Amino acid sequence: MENMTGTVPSSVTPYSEFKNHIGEMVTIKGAVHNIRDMSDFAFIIIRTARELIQCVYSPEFSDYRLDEKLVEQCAVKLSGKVVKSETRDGSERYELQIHSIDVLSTPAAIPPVVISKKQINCDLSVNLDYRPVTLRNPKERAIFKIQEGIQRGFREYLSQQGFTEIHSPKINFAGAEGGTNVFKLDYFGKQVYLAQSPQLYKQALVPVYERVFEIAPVFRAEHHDTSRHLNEYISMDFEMGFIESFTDIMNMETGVLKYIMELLKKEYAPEIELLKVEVPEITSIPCIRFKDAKDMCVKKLKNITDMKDFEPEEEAFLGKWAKQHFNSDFLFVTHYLSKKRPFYTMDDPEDPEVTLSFDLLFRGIEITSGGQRIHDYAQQVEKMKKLGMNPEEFETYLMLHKYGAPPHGGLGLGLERLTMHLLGFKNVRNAAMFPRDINRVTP
Ligand code: AMO
Repeated sequence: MENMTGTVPSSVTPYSEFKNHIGEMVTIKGAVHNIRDMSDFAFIIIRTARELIQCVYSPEFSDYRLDEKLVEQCAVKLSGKVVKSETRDGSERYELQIHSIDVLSTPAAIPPVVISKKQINCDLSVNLDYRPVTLRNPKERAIFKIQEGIQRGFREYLSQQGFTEIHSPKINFAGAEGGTNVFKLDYFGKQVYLAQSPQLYKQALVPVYERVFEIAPVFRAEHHDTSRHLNEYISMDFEMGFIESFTDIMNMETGVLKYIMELLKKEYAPEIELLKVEVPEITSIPCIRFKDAKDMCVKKLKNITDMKDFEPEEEAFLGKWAKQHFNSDFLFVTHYLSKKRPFYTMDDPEDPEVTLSFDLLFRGIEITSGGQRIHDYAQQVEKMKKLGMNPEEFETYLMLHKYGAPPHGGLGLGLERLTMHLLGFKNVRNAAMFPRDINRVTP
């Protein structure tokens, strides 16, 4: 065998290069997305990784003879002459006059759902049942290209800010977020839990790296089928040490979001255009205290009974309020009640009934929780006891506090939630590639 050099040979010309090859022969590889037979000629649309390339077949200039063996989803290598054409809106486009087609593979069956239409026209549940196929539809795949951009922006921005990327274990000794939504697992006869978040580990790494982030799946045993909860979702987390105030975390998140939105506009324009996404302009993000937000909701909305947290209806109202008064799609709500926040959250020294914590609402739905953490050992042990927890079960977590930790805090941002609201979906499953919910573990 020859030696490997690290260069993958390619005979293919990317679509972005077509403008430099007008009138010349080029080769592309892709899937047959659609064939439109016009009797004496045919349009064959080839789907490459990011584009649909229109190719024109005519016996006049083709060595290839089109027959019924060429069907949608055939993988092909196609050579043709680059021709400049115009789209209906007058913008430039390039197509290929087909010279030859080499069929690399042929599907065994016709897809159960038509994927070559502008969009998938079936119920969401059918769309999800056939995900490996329906994701081939350009609009479906654009969702997850944009989702890639969001993660990329998160990673790039935080790396530039001196954060270290980590991977915490997903099989854990304790549930980090409490509550009933923890998956229990038999681990060689011992009960363990699937990670609800990387909370305990990202905090442990603050005295090590000072600033850390993680993008990874987390697990929540949600017992109800709702439009905004998944049983497995991607959590984008960061944790930073030596903060002066919990507002440092909110400022960092504002920076991250600004960067993500700019990156999407710059490098994901085809998908933004295809899905007609309204990318939010962020200059700054307004903040309101939980109590003030609650008072406003009580005044403006009827039948508010839960004074400790928000109902979805209240979040939606606050989202509209932020848009109206600050022209902002985002709103930070701060100082949630101590009773409603997890054991690691720091209470406000000026008012221990409330915490130095926040949620971020995006277009009226929570996409982030975060805040300052307790870093003092005695304080953390005391809070655990107050909440009826056994500090001994958290001995390894408490090493953080016992052996010294700087003031720190961080946040968790749900990737599917952010994608869902950016793209205007009503259901979070639209923004999950292979969603897991109470009724679904396949495909
Ligand atoms: P929290 O539990 O609020 O906080 O989760 C943070 C964010 O994760 C998303 N999210 C979900 N997305 C889809 N399906 C679910 N079942 C689901 N549950 C939560 C939301 C939410 O805002 N450790 C803290 C974060 C921190 O303080 O650093 C935590 O996990 O977008």
